[in-house]
Amino acid sequence: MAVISFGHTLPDTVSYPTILLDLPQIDGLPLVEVWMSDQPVTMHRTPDCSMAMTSDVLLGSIHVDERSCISLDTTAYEGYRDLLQQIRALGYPHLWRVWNYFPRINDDQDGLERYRRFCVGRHQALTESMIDFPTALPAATAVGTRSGPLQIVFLAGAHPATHLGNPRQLNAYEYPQDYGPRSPSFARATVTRSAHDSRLYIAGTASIVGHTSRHAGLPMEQTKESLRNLRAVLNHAQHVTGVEFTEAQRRALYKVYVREPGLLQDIRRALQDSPLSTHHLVFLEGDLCRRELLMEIEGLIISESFPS
Ligand code: 3EB
Repeated sequence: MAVISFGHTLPDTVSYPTILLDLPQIDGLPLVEVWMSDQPVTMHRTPDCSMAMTSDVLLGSIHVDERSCISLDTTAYEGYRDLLQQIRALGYPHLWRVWNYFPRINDDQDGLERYRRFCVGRHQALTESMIDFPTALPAATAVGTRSGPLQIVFLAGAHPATHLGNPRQLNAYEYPQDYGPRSPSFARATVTRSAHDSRLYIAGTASIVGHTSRHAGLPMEQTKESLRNLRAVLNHAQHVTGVEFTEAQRRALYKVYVREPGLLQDIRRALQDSPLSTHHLVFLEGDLCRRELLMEIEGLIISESFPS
């Protein structure tokens, strides 16, 4: 359905979406992310948007170039408005999972941090047209690239998914205004089900408890806190949906976003005794949405079990 690469160029003569993110892979063999389906896949393209669809799911990527004089809140608003309109028109109105990427995430733009501007525009587009805002908000990631346009990668479904919070964290959409004029519009996790499996998409998970960042300057401690958050979301998802996500034979993929390559050694050490070390794991260099955050983990856990 699509191929995502982290800094390596990809052929653009293929019919499926190819998504190039300037998030350099920090170590290991160079990997690409490949999305596949055993169902028939159809493609749809517009100048800004590239999508692959099966009967029940759409995987898409939209990019919006940043024009001078236009601040990121407007760019984000336009991107999301376009995205929501496309998925509705194509018959996949339910947002399941979103990945947001753009450069200079922590830079100031006309007196407001670019991440906060992004949150303002996203919030505006979603409140304008999402039925059941904020409970229908999907799990999301927002990470700073080294270069490129605003890129939004998204999964949307013909039927709804289940969106969840984390008992250890305040819902991001309820963050106080200390973190920006509009709260970040995302859920901590999303569960989707098909005839084949159940999937748990865990949003970018960092060292935040309640709404407060913990362990500034300490990569090992931040990693351990993020793992506690990951574990809590996983247990919560299992409890709410009745799907078994913790069993040993589960299939899991994790991405760890790291602010600087120099932090990798400590982060790896903190992950050593966690279940993550035995699963597919890729380390990517990217900036996180709060300056003090040094790392963030996202996950996809696939279970063959069904709700009990
Ligand atoms: C946090 O928990 C960390 O703005 O879409 C993580 C995942 C974070 C997604 C987003 C932000 C986003 O607030 C930051």
